Amino acid sequence: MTTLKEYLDTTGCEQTLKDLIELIAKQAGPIRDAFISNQKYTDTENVYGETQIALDKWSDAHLLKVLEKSGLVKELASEEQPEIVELNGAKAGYAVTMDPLDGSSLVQVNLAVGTIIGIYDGKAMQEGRNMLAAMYMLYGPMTTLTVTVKEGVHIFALNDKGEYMMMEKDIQIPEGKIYASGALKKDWLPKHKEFIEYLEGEGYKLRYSGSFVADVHQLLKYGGIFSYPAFAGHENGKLRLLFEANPLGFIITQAGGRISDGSQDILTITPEKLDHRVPIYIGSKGAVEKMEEMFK
Ligand code: AFP
Repeated sequence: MTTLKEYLDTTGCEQTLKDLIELIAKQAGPIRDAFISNQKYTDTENVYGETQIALDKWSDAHLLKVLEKSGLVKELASEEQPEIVELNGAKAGYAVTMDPLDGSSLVQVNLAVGTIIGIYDGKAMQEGRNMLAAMYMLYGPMTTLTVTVKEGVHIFALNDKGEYMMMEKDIQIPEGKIYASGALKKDWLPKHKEFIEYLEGEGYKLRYSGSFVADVHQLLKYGGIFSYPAFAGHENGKLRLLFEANPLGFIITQAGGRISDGSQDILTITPEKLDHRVPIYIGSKGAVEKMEEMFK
């Protein structure tokens, strides 16, 4: 079986990018170890007004410390930080976007959550399509790493020796029949409601957990579509362009799928601010294209 290191050595990546991917992937161990002692909600909110749980803050602080020490990252944009953090004295010029713990409300009920990362050259505030690499670690019954360096999408599993072993190579998203939609049904806008009714009529099955990274991960295997739409009073939806939409959109696109805000490829949107939000439709190409056709 191929290890993460062996795989990265077969790619055309710069050594510093390989080192950065390996370093971030390695942090799944410490983050997972911190689950038990960091269960409680804190009395602080992030910039989005969401109450943080201790593990959000712990993972954010941990990754910040590790990346600062690495000397590989110049700019770090985190969902848990109000501003971009400039890391002085870096020898490589990567910019990293991170959602240190996506789906954190599920930590207390032991459902799958994850860490989502986007890696760019230079600046963090760029169109998603400029990404050099995207990855996420998913903390489920297994810890897995899904990664792309624009040479296919591959899934690795962390073994008991702390090594990532390749589980799935060059994964391509099929045209399956899983669907998920965020926001309250009563707040859905007419076009979204019509699309969901279409999917249900076509026999799509509902699978929504409240963890974007886990809900999208299942699509790589089973196919279908995840959405967090624009909804009454929130025409930009809820999810964040930089931290959630772009890295997962990049991975799904590399696997032959699509990500759209209803009319355009999300990866072509220029971020206007750190907390830029977008309506999201992500998954199998055919399902996303059908949505765009119905939304016209
Ligand atoms: P965080 O736990 O990182 O804030 O993310 C949760 C999330 O942004 C995303 O992972 C889910 O898909 C979505 O919110 C769930 O939202 P609802 O609670 O409104 O369903």
